[in-house]
Amino acid sequence: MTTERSLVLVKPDGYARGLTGEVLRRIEAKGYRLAALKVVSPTTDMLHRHYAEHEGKPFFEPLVEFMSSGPVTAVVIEGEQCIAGFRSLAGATDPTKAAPGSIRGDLGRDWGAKVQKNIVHGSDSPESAAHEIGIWFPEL
Ligand code: IDP
Ligand code: MG
Repeated sequence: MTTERSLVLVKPDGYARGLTGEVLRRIEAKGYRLAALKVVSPTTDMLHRHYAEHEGKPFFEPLVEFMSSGPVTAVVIEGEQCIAGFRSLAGATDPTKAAPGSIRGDLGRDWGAKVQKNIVHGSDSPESAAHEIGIWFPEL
């Protein structure tokens, strides 16, 4: 059995606020390995592929615009059950509701925008992880 991998993004809000190191610290402290890491300015095409499941939703265009607003740190993390484990570290999508102790609960808040700026992305299934790693790390 191969070790599970997940695609983590430190979104433009987290990058701009200087929280990349704090996110990476929490991933490493949890025990997951950093298998690949880079700072990327994503294209609209990459973001449309990454967020294809949300096309047509009211927050889709604001989401693509937000994710294009600055650099993103893309990371492949590795470790048994790291997909569910990182989702737990990240906390709920809405940072107002995310539990204290989670990345979004500790570091995020509502800024009154059309899209929730919630610091991180994490893959939600092995299929999504494979798809997303292909978008952000085509060289892997
Ligand atoms: P996730 O990032 O927790 O997996 P998804 O449902 O996949 O959440 O949504 C992708 C991203 O779109 C979220 O992280 C958040 O930035 C934004 N988003 C999701 N739902 C809403 C919403 O109802 N209002 C505003 N923004 C949202
Ligand atoms: Mg998602």
